Amino acid sequence: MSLKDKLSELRQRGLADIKDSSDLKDVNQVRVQLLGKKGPITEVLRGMRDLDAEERPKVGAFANEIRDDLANALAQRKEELEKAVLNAQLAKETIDVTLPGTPVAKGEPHVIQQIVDQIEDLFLGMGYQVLSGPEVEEDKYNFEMMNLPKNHPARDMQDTFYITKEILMRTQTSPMQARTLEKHDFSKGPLKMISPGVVYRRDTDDPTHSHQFHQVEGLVIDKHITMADLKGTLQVLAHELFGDKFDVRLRPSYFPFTEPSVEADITCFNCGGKGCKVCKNTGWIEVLGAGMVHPNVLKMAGVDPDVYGGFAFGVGPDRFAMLKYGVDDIRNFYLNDVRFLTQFTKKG
Ligand code: 2NM
Repeated sequence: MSLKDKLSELRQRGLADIKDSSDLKDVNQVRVQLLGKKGPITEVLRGMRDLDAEERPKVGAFANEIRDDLANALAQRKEELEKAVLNAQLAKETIDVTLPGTPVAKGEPHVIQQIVDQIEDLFLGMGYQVLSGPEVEEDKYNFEMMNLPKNHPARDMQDTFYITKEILMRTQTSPMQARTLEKHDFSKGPLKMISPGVVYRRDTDDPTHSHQFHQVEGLVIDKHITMADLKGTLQVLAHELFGDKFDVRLRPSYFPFTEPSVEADITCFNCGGKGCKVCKNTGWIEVLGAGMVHPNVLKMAGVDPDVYGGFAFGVGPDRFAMLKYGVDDIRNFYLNDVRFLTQFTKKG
């Protein structure tokens, strides 16, 4: 076979191999095979030494032509395959922007928090500060400064979660009031505050007891504050939470941190005051405790009880929520069952 025929056949076989190459690695292998140093073209060119001077340039030119043809075919095939790879990747990564989005569940405040928020808004509107404090408290603020001396039964291990002898889970939010009272500068004006938050009691959970519940305590200290100010404030609170038709009455009671102390009742929401099962035929429902701040509490916070005085109250948003929605088991609020909780949301 002449060199020329050999070259022609080489071109045909080469072009077929290039066409058959199925990926970029393949193309590269074919390129090395055809055009590499040990490839057939190099070999043919090497064999030209034996040709006569007349034949040599012709065969040389033909060999170059074939090498160029093969190189072009390789480049073209490479481009084709690169495009195919890119297209495959683009097809795989396509995002259909018309598809519906993944739904995101939007939360809403817990029913208890809704009531706390309502109370906060009301008192903020009347110029009170809303102050929260630590849930892990010192005995000093939780009991001592609240006029509950060392041997008081409420301080019993049975009723309080103690962390150490002096550190405990607060049993009310009044320690925050003691902390604020202690720091307040009365030359700048009266103290008006509420302290909302979670409190803890060492109770066994049952339908009406939870070892963790909410409290909002209020405190107003100034010169010339009277029990009438307390009653008026509680009336505003009852009207805000339950409605204008609700009346407030005060009954004598006892708390160590207030003197005199009262329990406040509101008109029974179920019967409107006529008497029913819910209010045990009294027409009234007990909703909060209050009183005029005990002189000892003021003294221990460094406030002169002969000059300053005021009222304090404590309400339980859990109990409010139970009354308002007719929930008969407080534990429902803390089980985080969305089927229960979504009943009280705008969506539910
Ligand atoms: C209540 C009932 C009555 C109360 C008293 C104080 C403070 F700090 F002035 F001593 N804070 N909260 C208080 C009074 C709380 O809860 C049923």
